[in-house]
Amino acid sequence: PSLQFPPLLNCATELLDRWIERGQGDRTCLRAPGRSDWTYADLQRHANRIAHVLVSDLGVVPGNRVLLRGPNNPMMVACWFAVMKVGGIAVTTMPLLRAKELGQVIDKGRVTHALCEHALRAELEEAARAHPTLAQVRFFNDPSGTGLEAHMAHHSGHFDNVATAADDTCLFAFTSGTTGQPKATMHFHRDLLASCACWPEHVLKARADDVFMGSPPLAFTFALGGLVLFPMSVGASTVLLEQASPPQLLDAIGEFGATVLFTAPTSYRAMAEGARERRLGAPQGGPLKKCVSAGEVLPAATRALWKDATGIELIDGIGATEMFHIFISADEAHARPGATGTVVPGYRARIVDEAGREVSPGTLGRLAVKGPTGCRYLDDPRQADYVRHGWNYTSDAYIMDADGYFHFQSRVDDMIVSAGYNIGSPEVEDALLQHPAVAECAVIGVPDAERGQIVKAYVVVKPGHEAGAVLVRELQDYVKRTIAPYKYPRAVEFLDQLPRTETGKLQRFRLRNPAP
Ligand code: 3UK
Repeated sequence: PSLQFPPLLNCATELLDRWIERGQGDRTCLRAPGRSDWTYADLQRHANRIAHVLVSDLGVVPGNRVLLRGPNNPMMVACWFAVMKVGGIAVTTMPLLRAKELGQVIDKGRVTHALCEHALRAELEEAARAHPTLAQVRFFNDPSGTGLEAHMAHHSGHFDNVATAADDTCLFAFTSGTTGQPKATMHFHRDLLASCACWPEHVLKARADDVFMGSPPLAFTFALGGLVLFPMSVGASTVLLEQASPPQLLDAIGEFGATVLFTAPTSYRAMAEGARERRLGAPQGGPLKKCVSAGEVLPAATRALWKDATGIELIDGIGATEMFHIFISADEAHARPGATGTVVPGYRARIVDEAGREVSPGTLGRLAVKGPTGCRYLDDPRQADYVRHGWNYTSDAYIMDADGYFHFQSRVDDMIVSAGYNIGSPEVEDALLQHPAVAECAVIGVPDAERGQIVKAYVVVKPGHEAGAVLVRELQDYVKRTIAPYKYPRAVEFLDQLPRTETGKLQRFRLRNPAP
């Protein structure tokens, strides 16, 4: 991919204003249930007016940090582009964060301004009272009409974007915090555009007539890329859903004719039967063509289930907030069950041992990647651990096979060592998920005097199946028959649901240390 960028570069100019310059402003850009569609020109006009409010009314100067908070809707996207246009730094936040966590974000990012959905104002106002660096806040989608929109009405729909440098920071994205304190990662204008030139161009291969849709919040870079940057880089449209549980997603796919879908593995599993009944897959005459899974390991059982239900081969990809987006993946034609894929053009990837030396194919080690995007933690000593000689050391244990396919084993810290054997949770989870009684499951290692650790499975049963000693035995026998017997779960516990983050990621630490 061409990753040469001019020294002055603003991602709002490239992704948004260019379409209007090229006479394509009438293309549909953003759609949302219960709201009228926005063309590219509509989005530009909104973003320009917000940019004027930021500069003229709120005194934002280039480099200021503007916190964004809201569900996935068109005004959120307009606010995001406005921050890019004024040369600010967007500080994205998950909608469910409480005042205390917002306070940490404000402190860490030295946030001075915020644009926030009216419905989420209470927690932000509480955080702003306790953290006075945040001095200027405007609320949008206020039904009384007195919020941000009232100020926008006084301003022109034209705005000359700040001529930012390609290497100016435009985004602070916080890691999902599956472990420890959340970290802020910094991304430049150039990084976002480089991302558009790699995975979407070579693996996703979407077109201008595609309709994008997905469930993750825009504060997760998986969604910022998948639902905003990537569709806009090809002139496609995207449907933003404030609520995107599996049943809501199923309805919306049919209603809007979504052709490209971004969601997590568990969501595909939960939607499979519904998608089958509604014949949503293109092979069955439905709209859906490309289905992307990321955020967590994709069990082979889930890939098989979705393919059987829709005729569609899932596109798996591993990405990270640190890297902005996906760097190992495989398109529909090259997918292999049980493997994430091969390295995305533009990136390099290798498996290294404890000392950082590359190991040979077939050997377990840590995944390291290098490419046009990479980790820059904001003011965090963990930077020196994550990036060494330009290589980004992920927390993931992988094996690369002789064909260059990467097989996820576990997070480095989650590897189970039982009686001297290395056991990756995903392999045991994949076996359990093939059993008809299992809706969802999670496997961890728990301390054991004799074996060091034993494999423990947490299982959510499907309706109509009884959780109990009989099922425990059955599941244990089933795993022993499916994979190497020493990997079977010696302990099984049934739960009504698994602890997950807002991005759908399993919180293994909460299984290890259940809240009292
Ligand atoms: C895990 C996967 C196996 C892996 C993300 C796509 O997930 C994203 O970013 P986060 O910073 O977490 C990164 C970690 O999540 N993971 C993600 N995808 C996969 N494990 N198979 C996968 N396909 O542990 C990784 O280190 O929240 C994903 C695009 C942008 C993203 N930020």
